[in-house]
Amino acid sequence: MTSTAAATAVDPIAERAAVAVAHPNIALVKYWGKRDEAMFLPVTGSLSMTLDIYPTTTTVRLIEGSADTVVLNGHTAIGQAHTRVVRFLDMIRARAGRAEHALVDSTNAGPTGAGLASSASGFAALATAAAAVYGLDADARTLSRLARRGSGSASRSIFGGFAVWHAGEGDGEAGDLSSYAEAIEGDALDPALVVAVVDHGAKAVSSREAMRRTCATSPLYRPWADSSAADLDEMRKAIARNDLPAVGEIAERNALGMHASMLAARPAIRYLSPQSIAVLDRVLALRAEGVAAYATIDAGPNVTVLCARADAQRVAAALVELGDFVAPTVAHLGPGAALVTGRER
Ligand code: 2P0
Repeated sequence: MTSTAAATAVDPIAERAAVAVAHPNIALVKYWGKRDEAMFLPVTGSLSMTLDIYPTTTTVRLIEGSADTVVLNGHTAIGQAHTRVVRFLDMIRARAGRAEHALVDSTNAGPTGAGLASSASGFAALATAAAAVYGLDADARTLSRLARRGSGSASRSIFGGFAVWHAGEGDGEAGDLSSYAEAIEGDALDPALVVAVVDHGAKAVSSREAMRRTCATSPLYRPWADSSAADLDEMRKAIARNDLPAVGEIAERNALGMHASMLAARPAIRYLSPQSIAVLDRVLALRAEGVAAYATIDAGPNVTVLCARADAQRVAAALVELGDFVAPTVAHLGPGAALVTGRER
């Protein structure tokens, strides 16, 4: 648009923008599998820790153009990455009864698409900024449900600290209303997560495709999902009683079980690399040395090690000794998604 005052007065929305920041989360009880693909309704509930590293900053600016423009990490997005954002904006616009297109500019401080939850921080930030700029009056629960429709795990990044994403009940609209994340108490646990990045590259099979294939073909999927429901109950109790070894044990078995279910998919999905296994071995050795350290792995080769805050540097140093293929970063509990600017620029 032109920058004249007259033009602004005629079309004030053209100057509106909102900026939001959100952080990734790492699930200690994983989300793996949808019961309703269209609504992003999970088969099981999950529980995560929002981190204080690798934020995503997203600006949504209303524009006069006839299409949305999406810029990710400084590059104009095309294809699937563009379509995912446009579909998300379409959902927000439909709810808000608005039609204006937007320029979305999003930057990840951490690696993108490498199994370090960039889609979680990305859609949590996008939901927060887009809801604001399109005038949706959304509380945190509603934002969580909206973020879920961009990427399931994003529902949890709306909240800081520990969050539980409820599977909810039913499909379609009923499921949509009942499937949201909420914060749970757990700050006293104050754990560290040592993020062992062994590969910055984007993964070969997207987590979306991998979870679809696992659900559809893996004979180990149902047993994992059943055990995960029990893990969630136990995990909540372990966090409530501030029991780090129990939290770690449950997280590690839940993640390894998820990877086992993927390995049994047809064809198999194997995200674990020799470097991932080397980190897993080192974590076992640390435990033998008396350090309460436990591994979790998302849809990628990078391993995240849960431990007490006081042990984080020792754990990180042990991983560095493995060789220069691993670059550990220490994270702690981080904040929920937040608006940086309001609706009006
Ligand atoms: C999680 N992951 O709970 C699990 C564990 C990866 C492994 O959520 O299809 O990007 O967009 O809902 O959220 C990654 O999957 O998948 C994920 P969609 P998402 O964090």
